[in-house]
Amino acid sequence: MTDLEQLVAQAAEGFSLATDGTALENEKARYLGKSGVLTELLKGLGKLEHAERKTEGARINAAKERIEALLTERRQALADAELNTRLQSEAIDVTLPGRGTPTGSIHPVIRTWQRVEEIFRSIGFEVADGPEIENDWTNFTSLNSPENHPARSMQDTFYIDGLDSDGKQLLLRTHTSPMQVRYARLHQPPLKVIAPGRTYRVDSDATHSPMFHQVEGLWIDENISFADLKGVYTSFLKCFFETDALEVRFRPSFFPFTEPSAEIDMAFSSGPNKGRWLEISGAGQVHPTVLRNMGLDPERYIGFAFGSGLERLTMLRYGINDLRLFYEGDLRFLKQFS
Ligand code: 2NM
Repeated sequence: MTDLEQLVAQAAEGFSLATDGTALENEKARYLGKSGVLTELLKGLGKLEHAERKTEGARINAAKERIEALLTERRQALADAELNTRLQSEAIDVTLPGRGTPTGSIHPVIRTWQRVEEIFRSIGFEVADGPEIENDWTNFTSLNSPENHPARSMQDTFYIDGLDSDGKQLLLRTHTSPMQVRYARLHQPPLKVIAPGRTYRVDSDATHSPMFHQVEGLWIDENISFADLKGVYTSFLKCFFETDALEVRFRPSFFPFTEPSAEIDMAFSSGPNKGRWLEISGAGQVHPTVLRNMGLDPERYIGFAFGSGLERLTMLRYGINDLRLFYEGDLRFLKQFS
């Protein structure tokens, strides 16, 4: 029966024409399935005589084995082809330049903010946080700012649509001192606190920005003096500028919220700025009216406060000469601090 040879040839052709797994399995069913050609042939053996059945059976089984081998071979070939296609489509050219992961960096003023917090925390100061939209009493009245003070005018302060509970217009805080008042009204002395944050004034030129950063410090206790303020502020400056080679002096000044008031100057005693006095901060003894507005008895408690600009501290630390660089978002400038 040469038709078995033909059958094998036919299966080989059918398998090779199947170009995917499904087509191949359908093709297989035609020969080896439940009612496939070979299965039917094997079923037919029963009708034959014993001797013929043996030789016929052997022939059919040999053909079946060859077809099974062809099937396995074709399955493998299809799987290999599929894998090759995938490998090619997913190939990565490792010689291409990488895209890289751009990393941001902390803004120099914020670095200063973080350093200032770290230094003052290390000597026992708390850090207070509060609203940037303030009411009239907390921003001005409580701090002893007179009603006719220029800071209260539309020309100097950003007022906001909306009234506070006293019926006065809300505003963007002009300094961080209102946070000191809020903090003092919620805590019992002794108080050691700094209030860093954004502040707002209608002012814009080479040395003024409508938004800038301040840090104010407040120390209230029963028996402290200007010497304590000077000691704390001097050791802060030495930590901040990482040198003991600096001098500090106080000059008389005026602020509504302190009496007496002082400007703090510093001078490096070595390096390129050696001997040049630089204004670095305002300071003073907290005014009795302010202490009362903090809920404290000025006969019992004495307070010392200072206020410094974080931009100014940053410019002196890194030798930056133009305030506007901080707000332009120029990466060539900002990348130098990463
Ligand atoms: C300054 C200068 C002097 C100051 C005063 C207070 C408070 F709330 F205690 F009264 N906080 N900060 C102060 C004193 C701020 O900035 C130039």
